[in-house]
Amino acid sequence: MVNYKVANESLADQGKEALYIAESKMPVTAKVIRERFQREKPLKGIIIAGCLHITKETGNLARTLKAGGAEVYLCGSNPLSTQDNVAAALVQEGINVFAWHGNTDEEFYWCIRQCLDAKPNILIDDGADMIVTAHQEYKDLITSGTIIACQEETTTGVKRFKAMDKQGVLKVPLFPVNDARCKNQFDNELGTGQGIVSAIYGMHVLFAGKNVVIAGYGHCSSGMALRARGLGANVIVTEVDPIKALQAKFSGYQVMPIEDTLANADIILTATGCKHVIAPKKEMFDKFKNGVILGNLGHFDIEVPTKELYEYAKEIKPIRQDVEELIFPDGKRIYLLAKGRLANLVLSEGHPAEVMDMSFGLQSLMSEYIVKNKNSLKPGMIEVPVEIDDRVGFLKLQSMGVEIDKLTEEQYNYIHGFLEGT
Ligand code: RBV
Repeated sequence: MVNYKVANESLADQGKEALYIAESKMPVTAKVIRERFQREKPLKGIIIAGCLHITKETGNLARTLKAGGAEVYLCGSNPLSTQDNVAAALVQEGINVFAWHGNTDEEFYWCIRQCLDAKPNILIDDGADMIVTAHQEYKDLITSGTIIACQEETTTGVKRFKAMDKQGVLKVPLFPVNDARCKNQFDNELGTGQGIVSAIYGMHVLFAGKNVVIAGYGHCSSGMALRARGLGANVIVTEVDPIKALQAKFSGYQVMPIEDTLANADIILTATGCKHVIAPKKEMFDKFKNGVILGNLGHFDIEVPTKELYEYAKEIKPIRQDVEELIFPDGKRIYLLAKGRLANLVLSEGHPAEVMDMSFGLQSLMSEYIVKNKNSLKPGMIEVPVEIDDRVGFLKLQSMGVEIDKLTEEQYNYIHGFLEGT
C-alpha cells in the first residue's frame, strides 16, 4: 500500500514527463547506480525517509533507492519547492509522498511526521528539519537503533548538525554529504550559481549594466557572482569572512558592507546561510533604491528579513507568479522574489539534473555504505569516504566520455613520499 498526500493526482502524466527528462541527464544516479542497485538490491528491507525538494531530480533519486530494494518515504524540504506533478507521478510508482506546493508551516511538519511514523532506518535531510524533529519527538527511533544513520544534503543543514555535535546533542551517525567535493563544487557552485536566473524568471529583468549585490562568497554565492558578472552586471560582494572577502576582491569584485550598497543596488541576492543579512530595521529599508529586486537563494527565508519587510509595507501586491511588490509608507516600491524563500527552487525548477546527478549519486552510494557498515557507525559527524566521492566523480566523467590520466607506480610513490627533493 502506498501512503501519500499530494495536491492533485491527475497531474501524474505531466510529472512522468518531467522525471523522464531529468532521467536522461542523470546517467550516474538514474542509470549506472540504478541498474546495479536493481541487480544487487543493497537496500533490501530498508526504509528510507527523504526530506528533500520534491523535484524531478529528487524523484529520480527515490526511484534509484527503490530499485535498490528500499521502501521510500518523501516529504518536501521547503513549502514552496514541491513540483506537484512530480509528487503525483511518484505516488503512482509506489513511492510514499507527503508533499504539496504551498503547504503551511504546520502542514510542513505534519508531512515530516508522516515520514517518521514509518520508522525509517536512514534519513536523508535537506536543511536538518526532519532529523532535528526526530531528535525532539521520535527519540525512540534513535535509542532503539531503528535509525541507522542520516545524510544531509545542504550547507545550512550541515551547519546545524555541527552545532548539535559540538553541544553533544547529536545522537545519530551523520554524513554531511554536502561537504563532499562532488556535491559542493558542482551543485552549490554551478547549480546555485546559475540560480540567479530566477531573478530573470521572476521579473524578466536585464542584468547587464545593473548593480547586483551578492551577499556571501561561499560555494553558492561565488558561483552567483560569477554568473551575474557574465551577464554584464556590476557585481558587488558583501562578506563577514576576511578570507572570502579577499577572494572576492582579488576576483575583481567590489567588496563593501551591505548597508553601503543599498542606495544603489538594483538587485540583491543572498546565499550566506546566515540570518538578517539585511538588518530588519526601518532605517535599512528606507535606504533601498526604488524598484530594487530582493531575492534569496540560501536555504531559509530569513536572510532577507521577509517578516519585517511585510510588516513595514503598507501594501503587498502579488504581481507575477511568486513575486510580490511591496509598497513602503513613503511610496517606494520593492520586489520580493518567492517570499524570501529559495528563489532558485521556487521560481525555477531547482538545480539542473546534470549537477543533481552527482549529489544524488553520492546520496545513493552513501545509503548503500550505511547499510554495509551499520554495525560500526557511531553517533556524530562522519565524513563521506573519499573513495565514494572519487567514485561518483569517475562515473560522471565516464558518462561524459571523458578520460583522465592514471598515476604510474613511480608517480604514486613520489606524491605519497618525502625522500625525493632537491
Ligand atoms: N537542490 N535540489 C534541487 N533539483 O532537486 N535543486 C537544489 C533539485 C538542493 C541542493 O542540493 C541544495 O544544497 C539544497 O537544495 C538547498 O536546499
